[in-house]
Amino acid sequence: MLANSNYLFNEFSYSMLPTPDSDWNSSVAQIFLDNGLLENNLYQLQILPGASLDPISFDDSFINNDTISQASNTGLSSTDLGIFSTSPYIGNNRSVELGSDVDFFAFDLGAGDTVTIDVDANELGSDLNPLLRLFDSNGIEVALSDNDPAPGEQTSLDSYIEFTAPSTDTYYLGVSSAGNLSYDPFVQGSGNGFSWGFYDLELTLN
Ligand SMILES: [Ca+2]
Ligand SMILES: [Ca+2]
Ligand SMILES: [Ca+2]
Ligand SMILES: [Ca+2]
Repeated sequence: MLANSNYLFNEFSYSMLPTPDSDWNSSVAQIFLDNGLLENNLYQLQILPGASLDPISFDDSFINNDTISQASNTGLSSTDLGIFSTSPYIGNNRSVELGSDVDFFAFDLGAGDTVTIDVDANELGSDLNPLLRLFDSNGIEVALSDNDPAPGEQTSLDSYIEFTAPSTDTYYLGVSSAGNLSYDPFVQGSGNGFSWGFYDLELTLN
């Protein structure tokens, strides 16, 4: 196993000796060298009988994106239509509590442009119960979704927004965990939620 890599376990199927001061949740174990594991030390991970061990991929590049000013740019705009999709993680910013992680994504809309934002986590088996907040460039919340299905989907804990811009602006999507719905979009770690895990994000601008 590799440090800072991510492996998917089935629940309660592992133990680790010596026990590091790291964060383990019930389905995804992620090893952080900066959180109790020592470099070049030998650790033993015991996979219990019947357990599955599958590496999963999620995009770990979206970490320091917890405010509007740090937002990851999707590249989408009125002149650059299309789909932006990625698979990040809520709970991988080591500067804040796991449930306080917020991932911000920026895109430009012209007046009348419609964007759809679909986040899937719960239905994919992630422990994350996602929440979406959409802000304008002044940090005013213009849309919110906790549990909303995309057209054709079953209702789950996952989130979906369809938004038509009233004015031309840069808009900022904040992905967080449910409960974390009153954070200040300009201040990292200013709220707290109750879950963490991977998610799939798909932003579509036609
Ligand atoms: Ca994150
Ligand atoms: Ca983040
Ligand atoms: Ca969905
Ligand atoms: Ca939700």
